[in-house]
Amino acid sequence: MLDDNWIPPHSHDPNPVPPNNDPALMLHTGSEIVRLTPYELASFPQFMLPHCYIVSTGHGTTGPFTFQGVRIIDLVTRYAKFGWTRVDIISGDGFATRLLRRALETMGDRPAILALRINGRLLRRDEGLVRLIVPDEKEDALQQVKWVSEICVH
Ligand SMILES: Nc1nc2c(c(=O)[nH]1)N[C@H]1C(S)=C(S)[C@@H](COP(=O)(O)O)O[C@H]1N2
Ligand SMILES: [Mo]
Repeated sequence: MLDDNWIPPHSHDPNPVPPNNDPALMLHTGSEIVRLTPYELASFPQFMLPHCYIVSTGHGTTGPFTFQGVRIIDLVTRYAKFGWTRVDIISGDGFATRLLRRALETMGDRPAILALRINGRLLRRDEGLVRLIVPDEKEDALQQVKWVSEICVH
């Protein structure tokens, strides 16, 4: 079991290639497993996140972008009602990050989202669809998990 202070073991060399062709993700709550396609995620309430930058180790800093997608806190509370303390967001290529509940609940108008759109258009698969955006992160995109394939609520 990973602990609260788990830091993703990653070299900062971003993987440019999607690990597979399936953009759907599996949400594990402990009591159920839900498969969510980008199409289904787009039917949930959408949150707009302006003034975002991608600080990419590979391509330098780009932006500002407006990302749009589903708030992690909305997604988790929709399926996991009680007792959770953290959420692991995992890609098919093994890249992952952890978000603590107390952080998710204090992000205000700069929440972590699963982004489906960038500047109004759909994110392409090579851009990470579905891509985690954590606006306040300071780790050069280590929390910008591309190709989210699993969300595990603990
Ligand atoms: N799935 C996955 N997401 C990832 C990575 C990765 O290797 N795999 N690398 C991270 C790092 S360290 C960086 S710098 C950015 C690069 O994003 P870009 O490919 O859009 O430039 O992706 C982040 N997200
Ligand atoms: Mo990075």
